[in-house]
Amino acid sequence: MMSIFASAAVLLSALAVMTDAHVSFRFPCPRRGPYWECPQPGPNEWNLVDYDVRSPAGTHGTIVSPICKHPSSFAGTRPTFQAGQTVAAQMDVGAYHMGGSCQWALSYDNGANWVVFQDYFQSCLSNATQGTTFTLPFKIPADAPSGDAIVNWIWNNNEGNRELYSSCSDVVIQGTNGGSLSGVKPLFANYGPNSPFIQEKALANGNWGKAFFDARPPITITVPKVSKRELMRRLVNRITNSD
Ligand SMILES: *[C@@H]1O[C@H](CO)[C@@H](O)[C@H](O)[C@H]1NC(C)=O
Ligand SMILES: [Cu+2]
Repeated sequence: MMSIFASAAVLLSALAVMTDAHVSFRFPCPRRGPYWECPQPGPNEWNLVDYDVRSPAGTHGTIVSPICKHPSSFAGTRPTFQAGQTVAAQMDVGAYHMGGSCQWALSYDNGANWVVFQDYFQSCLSNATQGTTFTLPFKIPADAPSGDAIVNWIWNNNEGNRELYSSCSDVVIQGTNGGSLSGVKPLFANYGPNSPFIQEKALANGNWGKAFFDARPPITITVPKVSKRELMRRLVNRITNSD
């Protein structure tokens, strides 16, 4: 039988895990995050606020939540980024696990298809400081089509539990009206028992997952051209803030 001290220790370590916040976007806003400057829940949506928005989407053992963690944002204005723009994204850093490998992907169909547009292998976030925001820029591809899109920041950590993070932000891209974007599909390693496994850096003997990243299959997505009338409607919606 467990002593009362042992059970208290188990309880305390469970609490430590629960409150061990990790990393998410803060700017641009992550879906359903608890940040005051971000889109706020509607009157019946307070139960949907994710106070654990920085926690991983899964570990190698278990898928905890879908990629992006949430199917949508609260209603509100999306930030607009230009194709080719470098965005000084701000990450909200709890435990940063000595950094790791990051991928940034775009989707124009609410997450059905993703195109990776930036990688930062091995030392992404490795200079972060716990309890601060950390600037981790991403550059929207110069040939990105216009439209409502999701930026997905995907991270495999160097140290600790074998985790996958996926922080998603709903944005508007102003680029080419109608076009395609090519790249590779993201690697979702350490995301459930059937996913590729990336070992902790200290134990990996230099094998940081390069072969998995190199094997990501190519993908081209196509975003249809939008009529002048529809562009006008969207502009009016944005101005009247009902989008
Ligand atoms: C981390 O900071 C050190 C010291 O400023 C610097 O030399 C190093 O290049 C930085 N590493 C990364 C990955 O930014
Ligand atoms: Cu963590």
